[in-house]
Amino acid sequence: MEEKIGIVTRGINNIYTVVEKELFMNNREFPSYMCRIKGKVLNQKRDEYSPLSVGDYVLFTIHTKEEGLITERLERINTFQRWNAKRSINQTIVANMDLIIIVTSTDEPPFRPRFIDRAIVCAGNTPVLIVLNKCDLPLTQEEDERFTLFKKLGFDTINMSAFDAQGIELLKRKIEDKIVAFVGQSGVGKSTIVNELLDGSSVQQIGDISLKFNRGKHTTNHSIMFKNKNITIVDTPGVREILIPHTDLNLIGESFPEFKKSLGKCSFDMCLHESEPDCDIKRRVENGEIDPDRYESYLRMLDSIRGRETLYESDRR
Ligand SMILES: Nc1nc2c(ncn2[C@@H]2O[C@H](COP(=O)(O)OP(=O)(O)OP(=O)(O)O)[C@@H](O)[C@H]2O)c(=O)[nH]1
Ligand SMILES: [Mg+2]
Ligand SMILES: [Zn+2]
Repeated sequence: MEEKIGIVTRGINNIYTVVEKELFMNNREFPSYMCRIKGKVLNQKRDEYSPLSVGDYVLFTIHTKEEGLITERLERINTFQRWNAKRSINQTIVANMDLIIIVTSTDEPPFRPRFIDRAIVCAGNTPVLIVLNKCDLPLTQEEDERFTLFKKLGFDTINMSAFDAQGIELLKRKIEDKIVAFVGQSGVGKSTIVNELLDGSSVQQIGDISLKFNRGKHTTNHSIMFKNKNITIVDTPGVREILIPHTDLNLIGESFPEFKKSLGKCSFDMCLHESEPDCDIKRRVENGEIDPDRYESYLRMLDSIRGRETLYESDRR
């Protein structure tokens, strides 16, 4: 049977919605297939919460007008991963994105810069855009400075309101012809923005789910990919907390652009910039070059990884 390349647009209870990549990418009519994973092939990826995520490229075979079978997961270009504390395992929220859009709000829920710091780490090497939504609500000067810092550090940022067409237009221009995912705390306005970007009703439905179920005040409960012409968006469920994935402690600093200048300047080769003597990062925090709150955020990430025991590690014993 002929294997085709597909994209996973949704996954619930081990049933994945898959569309043909060729049709999807070329803006043609794309039927969706409900697919299971063939045999145990993919189940061997045990170091992760689930073998497939939205955005994954797969090989699959088509069996009926609505059903298919996934035979292989193709290599991932990048992932947005978080630590699933309940299951003690890394969970890939989306894979192969051109851009991760980290959404925060000025208020309701309150502005939380350290959430952004962690989400940047979760995005790994995926490019990120940081959106401050609900700018119709006030922000304190201190909060405003902490947000502006991201821009100074070289991140792309937007201040906007989902209810203001100007911000939506700006955002639209940044995501055209890309596959992007919206991530962020619950209630910051991800689905509201996604609805605006997709122009509501003209959206081609994927699977049996229409945008209606993922919109407005209804809390999103699973990731799903939507497409309308040259806008392709994954809306993800909001989380109360985001924990960085389990990873080598030395890799975390790589998500802090302000650390780059110190490369090779600490006296320890594998310096984690905590209490090691003659540390260039600590020196730069003390002389005000590195923001103390970003540094504190970094230290907390190191601590959060320590003391974790992953399921797959304890399995091996
Ligand atoms: N004041 C204000 N409220 C907004 C704005 N954008 C969205 N909201 C409101 O914020 C609430 C939550 O919006 P959602 O879009 O459901 O938030 P979400 O991020 O998708 O939430 P989850 O699906 O739980 O992750 C809704 O009542 C929206 O109307 C904004 O720019 N300003
Ligand atoms: Mg939502
Ligand atoms: Zn150091």
